[in-house]
Amino acid sequence: MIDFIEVNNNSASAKIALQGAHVFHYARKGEKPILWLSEVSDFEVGKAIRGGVPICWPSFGMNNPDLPQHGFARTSEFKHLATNELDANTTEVILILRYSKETLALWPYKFELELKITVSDKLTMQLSTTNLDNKTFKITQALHTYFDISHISDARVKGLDKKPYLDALTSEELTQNGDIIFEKEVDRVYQEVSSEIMLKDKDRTIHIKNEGSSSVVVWNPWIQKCKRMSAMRDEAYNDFICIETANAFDDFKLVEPAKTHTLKAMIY
Ligand code: TA6
Repeated sequence: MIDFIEVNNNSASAKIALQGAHVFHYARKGEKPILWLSEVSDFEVGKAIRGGVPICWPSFGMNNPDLPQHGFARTSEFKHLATNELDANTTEVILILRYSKETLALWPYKFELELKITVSDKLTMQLSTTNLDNKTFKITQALHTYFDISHISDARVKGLDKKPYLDALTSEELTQNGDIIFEKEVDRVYQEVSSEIMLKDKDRTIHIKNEGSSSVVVWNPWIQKCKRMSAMRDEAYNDFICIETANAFDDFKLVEPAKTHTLKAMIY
């Protein structure tokens, strides 16, 4: 079992694991959770939790083939810097990961990575990368959010109409036409995204507003891939959609010495 922080205020509750600074539960008071969490995720040291918001950093997917898939942050132990009760409805939790002998062996740069999570009637996550080295480094990253849905056939993603995307399954460059509906495996990197995205479900609509990012990944494994995925029931593809706030592929970031880049997601 891994350590986690529990937040409970007048407007919402959340749970955040120190491993990976991983938000694995968020719900507004009296409402069902917004984040999906696999019932069969093991919460084991060294293994990413399946569900919630894994942090993919300093590399998204296999953008840097020298690193593990989605980087090392999601399995690294963060330090709990502070929990601040801003008011009865708003709690802020700050976690940091600093370079170490282990991270330098994997990725040869000195850095500080901070996740500031604000729990209120919105869930806000701000992931700040500071370069503590004397050379510029390149990152790709994502807040790989798993959203809970009533059923995949009832859910659609709005707000990406006419956006260009890379289909990660076929490597084709295509353009979105209308809403995204799910009738097969979807793994796409949308580009040039600057406005709000909506996840429309049977009885609620979740809004996602990103900053510091122009790429958004939309993913559902569908039937066959779901069976091959770790820590996921065979039928779990019916229950979630990932909409990921990213700096992926051409939307990579170069972070100069002493500079900070912040990727922000606001979910409500
Ligand atoms: O963001 C989509 C994706 O890269 C998929 O290709 C898929 O495999 C998923 O992330 C989950 O990756 P993981 O390493 O957590 O099994």
